[in-house]
Amino acid sequence: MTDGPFIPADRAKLVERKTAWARERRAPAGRTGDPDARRLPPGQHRVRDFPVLDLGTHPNLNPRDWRLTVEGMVATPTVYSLADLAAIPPFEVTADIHCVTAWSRLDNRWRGVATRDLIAEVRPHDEARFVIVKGYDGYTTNLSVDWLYEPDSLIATHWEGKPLTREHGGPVRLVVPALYFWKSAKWIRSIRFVARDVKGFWEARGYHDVGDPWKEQRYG
Ligand SMILES: Nc1nc2c(c(=O)[nH]1)N[C@H]1C(S)=C(S)[C@@H](COP(=O)(O)O)O[C@H]1N2
Ligand SMILES: [Mo]
Repeated sequence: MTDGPFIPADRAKLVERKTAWARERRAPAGRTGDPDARRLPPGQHRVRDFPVLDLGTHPNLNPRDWRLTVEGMVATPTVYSLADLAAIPPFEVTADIHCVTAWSRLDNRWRGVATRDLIAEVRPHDEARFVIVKGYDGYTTNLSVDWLYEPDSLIATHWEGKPLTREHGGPVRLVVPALYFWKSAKWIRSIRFVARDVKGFWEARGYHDVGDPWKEQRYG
């Protein structure tokens, strides 16, 4: 972890605590009686607000200067600007958020570009089985390429009809609704296609490599 993100001192404690929970595989306290319980994966409870969770550095990105680099084992490595993204057919989806810290936020209306469509442009090699996704704050997370083919995965520019706010990862973040929210990198900077899995920030601190909320894959 030589080239990790810069974490402000007040956040370092939180990172330490969450790492300890992962070590203890601590399951959050369950809550019952929620009428939306069937839409909630095990151990989750519903919230109506939209919590902000990150390492404490919110990159201040001018939308005009923002770039996404898609690189590694692909036929066409590409650097995308917001205008480049706008040239790809727009994609909209309503999906639930499940955070490993046990809150879920149902029915989030996202807009952006389907990751499937982005993949179709860069054409990964057959040996490219994983991606490592990086944010402008230095955060990283890893996932199997398969999750980017999920029909609701997207590179999001809008939430509830409005441009994504800075605190939630604006101008552009990854959203993979099928996995716990730590996989949805905010302020997305690069997607690197690789043959072998490499752990990201939380995965290296005890979080599960896959992170499927329906299988309650919280910790490795
Ligand atoms: N770049 C970046 N992306 C990130 C994080 C981060 O610290 N940096 N935190 C992750 C975690 S742990 C969660 S729960 C979600 C929170 O997203 P939100 O603040 O929009 O709720 O962002 C994920 N993506
Ligand atoms: Mo999280």
